[in-house]
Parts: sequence; structure tokens; C-alpha cells
Amino acid sequence: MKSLILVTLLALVPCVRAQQIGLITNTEGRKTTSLDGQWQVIVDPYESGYYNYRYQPSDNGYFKNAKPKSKSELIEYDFDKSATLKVPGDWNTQTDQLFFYEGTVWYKKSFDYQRRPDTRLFVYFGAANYLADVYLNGEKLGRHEGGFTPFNFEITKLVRDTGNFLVVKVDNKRRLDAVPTLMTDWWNYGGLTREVKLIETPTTFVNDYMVQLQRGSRDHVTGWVKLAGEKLSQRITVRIPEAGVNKSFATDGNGLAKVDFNTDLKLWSPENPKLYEVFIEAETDGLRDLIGFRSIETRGADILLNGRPIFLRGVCIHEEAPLRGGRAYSREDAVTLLSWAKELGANFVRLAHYPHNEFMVREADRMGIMVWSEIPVYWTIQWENPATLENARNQLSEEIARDKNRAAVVIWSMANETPLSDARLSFLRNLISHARSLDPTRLLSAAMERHYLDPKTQMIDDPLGEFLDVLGCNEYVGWYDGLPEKADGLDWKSKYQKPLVMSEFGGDALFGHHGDSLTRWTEEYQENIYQHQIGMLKRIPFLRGTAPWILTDFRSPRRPLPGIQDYWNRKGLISDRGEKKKAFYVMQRWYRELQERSRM
Ligand code: GCB
Repeated sequence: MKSLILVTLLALVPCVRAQQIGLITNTEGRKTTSLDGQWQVIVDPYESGYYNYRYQPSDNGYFKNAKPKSKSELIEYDFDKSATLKVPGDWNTQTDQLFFYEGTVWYKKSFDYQRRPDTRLFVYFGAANYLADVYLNGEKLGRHEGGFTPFNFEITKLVRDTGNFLVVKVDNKRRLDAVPTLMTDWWNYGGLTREVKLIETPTTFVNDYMVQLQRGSRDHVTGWVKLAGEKLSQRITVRIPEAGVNKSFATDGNGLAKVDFNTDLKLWSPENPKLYEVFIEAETDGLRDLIGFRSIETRGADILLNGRPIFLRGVCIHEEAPLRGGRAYSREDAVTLLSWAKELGANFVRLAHYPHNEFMVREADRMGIMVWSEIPVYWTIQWENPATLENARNQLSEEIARDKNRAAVVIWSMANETPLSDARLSFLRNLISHARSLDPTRLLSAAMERHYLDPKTQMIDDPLGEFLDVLGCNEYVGWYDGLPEKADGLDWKSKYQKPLVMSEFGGDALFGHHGDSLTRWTEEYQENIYQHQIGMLKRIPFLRGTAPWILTDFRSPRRPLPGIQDYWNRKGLISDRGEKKKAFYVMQRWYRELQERSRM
């Protein structure tokens, strides 16, 4: 009966899965046309471009991009006379007026496009935070929910050679039932925050593929290739010339071919981030990707990379642009952030608290940095709301769809600091089985709950631990929880025989603010926390990774303290201007020691 109610409820939930084709996952290997640059925008706090004065959706909204046809016609908006914003980019940091804005902004871009015969055309968005309604030439293409994952719509039939106008209503109002929900500790940057591009494909094309080592194996490649279009029965070939691989498979009537072969490969690792050119060729289409191959698994409390125990020397990162501020979106941003992580001695990054832009994972692949990737199931999601679950599942699907071929990604994380309840456990178990069905090869984790057994013992027995491969815990001993010395007498216990990654620890310091080691907000206090933390971390027998919070200061509306925070979370090891704080060097010293020891 319960499941019947759930099924009925799910049927009533507005569809968050916008595209019919599925995500086009390799945009780099395709003929693409960038729509980045200046877009005309209308700020619409009352959404009068969408609703009429009775608050009913209007069929004559701003998406029509209307122009008066006579001198008497009344039209109260004009994109072409409106201000512009740069895409990709958040709106908050482009103009002071929108710094704290949460609501709707309409974006318009005009373009010409000569589509070649026998092709299909899609418009692809790297991300739009949070809710996007997309229109081409006045017709609605669809809606997408979720601020950090890509989506696309087919426009083959609607596009014309000249004078197209693409209109997107982007709304970043927070909602109790959304993912994330109302309360977060990061800035709700709105807008078309990542690249927008047109993607041309053949009429039947390689829509998606997964080519990875089977879990636990170092020479057995498995996966699949999926075609979309009319000619679904084809022979497809997977070629890796450098490894002498040339294997053919047949697709079934749904356009799906299973891939399965043995081969001898140089494995990807932080020391040797080997990427192979992989060609996926169908009769009607062909693609190239750069793919690394490695195995990742656990054995007892160990994490094994390519069969060998490894310690994840990590750091957390928010998707904030180094130096410039605002949402990061470019390859250069990714290279700067990941180079700082490398300088710290990291071989691992936790990309908090949502999927970052694709450059981050592509660069991590290239630079040899392992990645923990997560969805914004953060703090107090509506666990009992089927629409919220469907939304979280969809964000997880889109995250895995985009990054499942990246060797760098070793962990999918389901959630961050979510309070214990039966409803929460069943929600997260649902996400776990969804993730395993989409990607059986990677490890699953979450930043879980833990508690004090007594004043000197922290206990990890969150029931979620049973279903995860790697335990994650955030702790702020020395900051929210006592003074730095408190770490000295603290021991950690776990109910599970599994590896632990300490997925957050740290404290705030304003760069250049000095005092003694017990004066809050000073670099010395933060340094003190790290010194005592490292002592404690070294004593945890099942610890297999650390990710201090956080690489750089980041904006947060919850952090108003004047002269110190000024709406920045100051837990960065590096300031928002790129200056390294004292704690950076404490962490760097420890990571260098660990690195030396791993070489011995
Ligand atoms: C946490 C959260 C993180 C916050 C951090 C803090 O536990 O996971 O999102 O920013 O603490 O600074 O309080």
C-alpha cells in the first residue's frame, strides 16, 4: 500500500528530468558553437515576464521577445535595450545591484546557425542556478531543476538559419523542498554560471558511453555505448590505439551495446596520470575522449588504488573563482585551484558541496588528483518529500552521467551532515542504490554524523555507515567544539571495519590578522588548531584520508562579522586574494611527511 502511495505521488510530481535524449556527455569531442559572451538580461523580481497580474502563467511572457509592430502597441520590456551580463558567470558579482539578489533574471541571446544536412542540433547548458525555463524563438524547450549539473534540449526543428533568439528564465530563489534547501553555508550565486553551447550531431549519434575498468580489476574493461536516433542497430567499435585495442560490439534494438574486453594498460595514478585517447565509433558517428584507467576499492580499513593501499591527502574546495571571486567556471580557474592543492601536497580534493564545473574534473584527470564529488544533499533536506528525492536522484544521475569516465573521480558522496532519522536513512539508501546502479565501479561515501561516547571518545556509528564504502566525518574540534588543545586527549572509535576520511576540520582566520594562539580569527589560532588536529588524526587507526576545510576563503551570507568575515567564511588555508595563511604550511609539512613515507 505504502509503495502504491509513493508511486502515485511520484506520478504527480512535476518532472525534473527535462531532456528526452539524455545528457550529451562528451561535448569536447563534438562540433560545438559557443554561446558565451554578453547576453541581454531583464531582472524580474515579481516574475511579471512569466505570470500575469492574476499570478497565472502567461502565454505572452518575456520569452516571446516581442517588439511593438506599430507605434501604438504597448510592450513593457525590450531585451535589446536592456543591460547585459556575461555568460558564463554568476549575476551577483557582475553588478552591485544583484549582489544579494535571489529571484528571477531573464537572459536572451540571438544567434544565426546554418545546420548542416542530416544533423541534429542541441543547446547545452553547463549549469544554471537554480531553476531554468528555456525557450527558443518563443517556444518552450523545457525546464531544468538543480544548479550544478548540465542539461540539454534538442532544437533541430526549431532552429532557423538567421535570427534565432534563445531566452532563459533563471530563478535562484531558495526553497524548503529543493536540493539544497533553504539553509547552506555558501553563496547562492545565480545565473547561467557555466558555458552554453550548441552541439551538432549526426541524426543517429553516440549519446553516451562508459568505458572503465571493472571494479576490482586492473585489466578488464567493461561498460557500454548508447546510441540515440533512428538507426539503433549498428556495429560500434572501441579503439585505444596506444594500447592496441580495437574491439567491435553490436548494439541491441534500443541502441545499447555492452563493452567488455581484456587489455594491458598503464594505470592512472597521481604519480602517473596516464590518459589514453579512446575512440568510440559507430557507423553513423565517431567520438574521441581522453580516458584514464585505474582501480579503486577498499579492503577492511584500507583504500586501494590499483591494488595498493593509499592515503588520501586532500583538501576541500568550493567552486569559487580564485582572486576574481564569484563562481569559478573556466579551465584557468580550475588549474589555479588545483595547483594550490598540489602545492599543499594534496593527491585528493573534495569538491564541496555540489558537482563542480567539468574543467575541474578534466584538469584533475590531467594533473593526477583524485576527486570526491558530491550532490547538494546538505543539512536538512525534506526527507519525506518524494519530489525532493526525485530531484536529488536526478542531480546524482546528471553528475554521474557527466563524470563517469574520469579516472580522477574515485568517490561519489551522497550527503553532508544530515541529521539522523529513519526517513533520512531511507532517502540516502535510495540514493546509494541509484548511484551503484549507474556506476558500479566507484566508492560511495557521505559526511556522516558522529557523537561523543564520553568527553574523550568520538564514536562513528551512524547507521548510514553500513551502506557506504568509505566513512566521511566532519569535525571542528578546536573551533566549534572546544579549544585547539581539546584534540590532544580525543580518541576515535568506529562501529565499522571501513576506511575513514576526515572530510572537514579547521577554523577561521583572517589573513594578516595576528595575535596569540588562543585569539580567535588570528592566523596563529588557526595554525594552533591544525597542529593539535594533526596530532589527533595521526592516532586514528582507521584513518585513510583527510580533507581540511577549506582551500580558500569563500563567500557565505551566514558570516557577517564586520572587519573579519564581511560575508566570507574565513576557514581558507589561503585567503580570497591568494595569500597563504600560517596553517597552510602546517598542513603542507604533514602532507610532505606522508608523501615521503609513501615513497619508502
Ligand atoms: C560544515 C559544513 C560546511 C561549512 C563548515 C563551516 O560542517 O559542512 O559547509 O562551511 O562546516 O565553516 O562551518
